[in-house]
Amino acid sequence: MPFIPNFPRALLDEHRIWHHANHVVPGTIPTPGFGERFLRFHRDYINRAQQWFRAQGYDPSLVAGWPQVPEAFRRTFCYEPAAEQRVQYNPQSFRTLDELGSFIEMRLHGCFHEMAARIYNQPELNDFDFAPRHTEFYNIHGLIDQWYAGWERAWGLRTRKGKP
Ligand SMILES: [Cu+2]
Repeated sequence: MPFIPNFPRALLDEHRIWHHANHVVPGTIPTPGFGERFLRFHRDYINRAQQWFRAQGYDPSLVAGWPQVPEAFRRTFCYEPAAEQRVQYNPQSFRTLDELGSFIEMRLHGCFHEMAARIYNQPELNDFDFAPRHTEFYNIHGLIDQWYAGWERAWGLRTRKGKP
C-alpha cells in the first residue's frame, strides 16, 4: 500500500504549510534554527500520522522507519556514504541539534526524496505538498528520526532506545 487511502486533508495541509513557511533554497545552507525545527516538526508529525494510520487498522510496519538506508538508495548518484556514516556512527560530532538537522537536510534528506520518486516511480514523493500520503515518506522520516534519537543518546538526552 504505497498510496495511503483517505489520508486526512488536515495532516497533508499541515506538512505543506510548514514547508512553505520553512523554505530552504536547494543547494544553499539552511538558516539558523531550521535544522532543529525540521527534526522536531517531523518527529511530532510522523508520530501523529502513524497513530492515525494504526487507528485505521492498517499494518503499522508499512509506515515504520527504514532500519538503515536501502541498498538501492546507496547506489544513487546523490547518495553520500560519508554523510550516512557520520550521522549513524558519529552523532556526537554534531554539537547542536540544529547542526545535525541542517546536515541531514542538505546532505541526505533531499536525495532520499528525489531518488524515492524515481525508484518507486511516484513523483509525489518529491513534492512537499503530497509526499505524506505515501508510506515511503514514513520509511524515510522514521530513519531520520532514529538518527535524531541516536544524537540524543550520544549527548545523554535519551537513556535507552525508544522513548526519552
Ligand atoms: Cu522529507
